[in-house]
Amino acid sequence: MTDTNEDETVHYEGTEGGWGSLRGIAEVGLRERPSPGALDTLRRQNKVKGFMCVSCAWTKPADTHAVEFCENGAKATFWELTTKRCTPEFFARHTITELRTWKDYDLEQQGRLTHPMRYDAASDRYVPCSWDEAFAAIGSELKAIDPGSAVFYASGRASLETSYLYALFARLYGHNNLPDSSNMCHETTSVALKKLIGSPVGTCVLSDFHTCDAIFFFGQNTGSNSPRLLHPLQEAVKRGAKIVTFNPIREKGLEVFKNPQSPVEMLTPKSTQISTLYLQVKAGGDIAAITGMIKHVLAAEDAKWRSEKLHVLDVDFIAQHTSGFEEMKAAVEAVGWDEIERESGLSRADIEEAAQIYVDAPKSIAMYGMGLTQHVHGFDNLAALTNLWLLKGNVGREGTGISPVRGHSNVQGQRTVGISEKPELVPLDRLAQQFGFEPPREEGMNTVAACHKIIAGEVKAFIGLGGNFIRAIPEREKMEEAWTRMRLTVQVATKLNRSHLVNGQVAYLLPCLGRSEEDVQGTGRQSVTMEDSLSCIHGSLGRNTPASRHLKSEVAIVAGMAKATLPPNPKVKWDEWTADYAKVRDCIEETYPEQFRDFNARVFTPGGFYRGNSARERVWKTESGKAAFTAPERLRSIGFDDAQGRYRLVTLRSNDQFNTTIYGYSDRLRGIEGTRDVLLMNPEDIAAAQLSNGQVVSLVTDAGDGVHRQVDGLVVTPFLLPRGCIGAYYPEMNPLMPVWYHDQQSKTPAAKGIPVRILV
Ligand SMILES: Nc1nc2c(c(=O)[nH]1)N[C@H]1C(S)=C(S)[C@@H](COP(=O)(O)OP(=O)(O)OC[C@H]3O[C@@H](n4cnc5c(=O)[nH]c(N)nc54)[C@H](O)[C@@H]3O)O[C@H]1N2
Ligand SMILES: Nc1nc2c(c(=O)[nH]1)N[C@H]1C(S)=C(S)[C@@H](COP(=O)(O)OP(=O)(O)OC[C@H]3O[C@@H](n4cnc5c(=O)[nH]c(N)nc54)[C@H](O)[C@@H]3O)O[C@H]1N2
Ligand SMILES: [Mo]
Repeated sequence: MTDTNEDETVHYEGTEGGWGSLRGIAEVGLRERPSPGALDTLRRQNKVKGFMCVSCAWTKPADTHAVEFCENGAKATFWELTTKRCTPEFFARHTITELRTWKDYDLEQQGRLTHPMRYDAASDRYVPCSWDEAFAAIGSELKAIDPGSAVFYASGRASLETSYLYALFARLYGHNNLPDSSNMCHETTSVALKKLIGSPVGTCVLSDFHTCDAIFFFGQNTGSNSPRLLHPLQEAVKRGAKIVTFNPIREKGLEVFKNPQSPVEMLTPKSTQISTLYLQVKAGGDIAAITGMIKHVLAAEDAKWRSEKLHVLDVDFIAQHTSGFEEMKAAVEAVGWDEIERESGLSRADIEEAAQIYVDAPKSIAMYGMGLTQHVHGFDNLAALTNLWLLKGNVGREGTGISPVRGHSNVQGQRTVGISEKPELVPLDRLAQQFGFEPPREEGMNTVAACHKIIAGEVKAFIGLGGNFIRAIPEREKMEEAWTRMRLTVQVATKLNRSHLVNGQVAYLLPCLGRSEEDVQGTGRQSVTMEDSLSCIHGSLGRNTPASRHLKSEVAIVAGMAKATLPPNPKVKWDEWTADYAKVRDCIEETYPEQFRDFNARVFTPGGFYRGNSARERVWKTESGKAAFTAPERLRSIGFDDAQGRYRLVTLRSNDQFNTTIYGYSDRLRGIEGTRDVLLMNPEDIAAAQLSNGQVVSLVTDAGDGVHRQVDGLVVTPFLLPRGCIGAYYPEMNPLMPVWYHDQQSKTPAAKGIPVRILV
């Protein structure tokens, strides 16, 4: 990090947690005017027989705190339990063309959708329709097209029950086109960890956090995005564990934390310093930084062996459990420190300090988020990290592991129960036998492929099970244009968003129950399940009165569409399944007997039930049957060279948003208030580019493909980022992302290192 005058840059005085976080909750509470049951719901949040938070995917412990929610979980609950309603009268007053000029924030502020609606092109409005009419029309449209030209998208919130039925619907209908929000998120993890250690998910369980000696964070903003994880972190720090963070931005939550659950900390200036060492790596510089750490660990091994005839490396583990060690070692040793320093933006001394903490810690956990996955060479980021973790046998041993921090509350679970475009990841033969049909075997579309084919006019129908696809994806301008050429678009949602306003010729907006709401079906009140970041499955029981009596559950909506589309099949019982979700769980257990044994009996296990992970048992389901070291092929995870005036744009989330849902304009933890139209920039870069604080500029993509992509109206704001890296908010920046700019292996859009120039 270069010297900068800290006083010029915006920064936040307080700590993460503490009074600020309570104030944040209260503000959303005032704005949303949540229903009277909302506070009671918060009390039950993330507890056994309670409801599982719709915000992040961090695990829900068995021994819960009095209040087991965070600022953002509370905001998400209030957001769902708002008393505001977006009714047919609202749609009668506004044309779709007019609503397209509204800000995303104002759309969602209209509150919960109340009625199924059909798009009426003649009046350019949504008009109410009956559920039967909607299902019949969707069914007849889907029957009229080639199943291969339909896309069934899922955002990671819908329950295991809904997700399983949704994927089954797609396959019975005839395609594997099941992109998931995970395709923009941790798909890099699913591809890399599967290949390297034979398991597509993290290897840690909660007890590992109680016994580890060090935790290393790479590109994950805990304070904003998974605040409940701060509690085990704070406990780890208090018992002496070291925390090391690699992040271009000094994110508050990983610096200091004040526990809102601790009266002592709330009433005194006390807070816990979280990170022992905080290194502001360049965006895209992690492979270099980790390679430097590996060099240091290898050097420490040599020194220790020479002087004491003892090992730093876990040589037995390497011999017995891994492949490719020598090639990796030779490749790393060939890299010079000057190159490592240049590419990482960190000094050798800093990298060695981090590496020495790793050497000294008997047990280390690696945690990471979008800062590693959303890069053109995101796979290589994870390969480097895995190399480092295998060196000391830090996988498959109590107190150690690799732990990706997942996003949506059931995104990992959706993959577990079959929402995948990759047929080889789904037990198709078992499905074939269970339901008496021949499932499609060809690879389906992921998110990027869906975007390409929508642009090319090859997609005829799009169903969105939640989410806000058009806002979350890259290449917004072209995508919005192409969208209207589709024949059918259907969105299942709780609140109005932009994706509901860019319609196909036939379009339906289908309002569903939220997870906190009571779901009563033929056999009574239903519960649903989801899987957290640590592979634990939890039951969730909604009790609040639904926002409108016209809502249907997501299970009922999926079943309704499927029944109207598919020919009858005695083994496929949409009505029975809708009446009793336990029967869906029986089907899930039949398809995945190892992971979901006794599913119905275990739904409300305190702390969830663990689905198991082979890599944790040191059983490596990889090509070689071993955990794989990889020789690094490159040091930068961005996909372009440096050039005069070209910056690395990192797209950021504030703590006042959940993805495309903007709760408000206060990025409290970064000290940015009242606007999201900012361009965060190192003060020296501001000076070097002859810009001034507060100047309004535009960004243009500098990807060399001849396509003009531009976002205007950004206020230059000094901020402590490494030089050459600039920050601005997601989703506002998505028009700048080329659709082809993604991780090479997993196709995850590279939202953390977009090449841009500043236009004055
Ligand atoms: N409140 C709230 N909670 C959320 C969400 C939300 O929007 N709001 N979204 C949910 C979802 S779907 C997800 S996926 C998760 C996302 O949670 P995170 O994984 O934390 O994702 P981001 O906030 O996008 O970015 C993470 C961090 O990466 C850093 N970073 C950027 N580039 C690099 C790099 O090259 N190297 C390193 N080391 N760091 C880098 C950024 O500075 C940022 O602090 O959160 C979930 N939880
Ligand atoms: N530039 C850039 N782009 C990114 C990212 C980034 O960091 N930078 N992050 C990527 C990531 S990690 C992700 S996960 C995606 C997110 O992409 P999505 O998952 O598609 O988007 P969300 O904003 O989470 O979806 C919000 C909408 O979900 C609906 N919704 C909320 N609750 C429910 C429910 O219970 N049921 C149903 N049916 N609908 C509901 C509401 O209508 C709400 O408007 O964006 C990706 N895009
Ligand atoms: Mo995500």
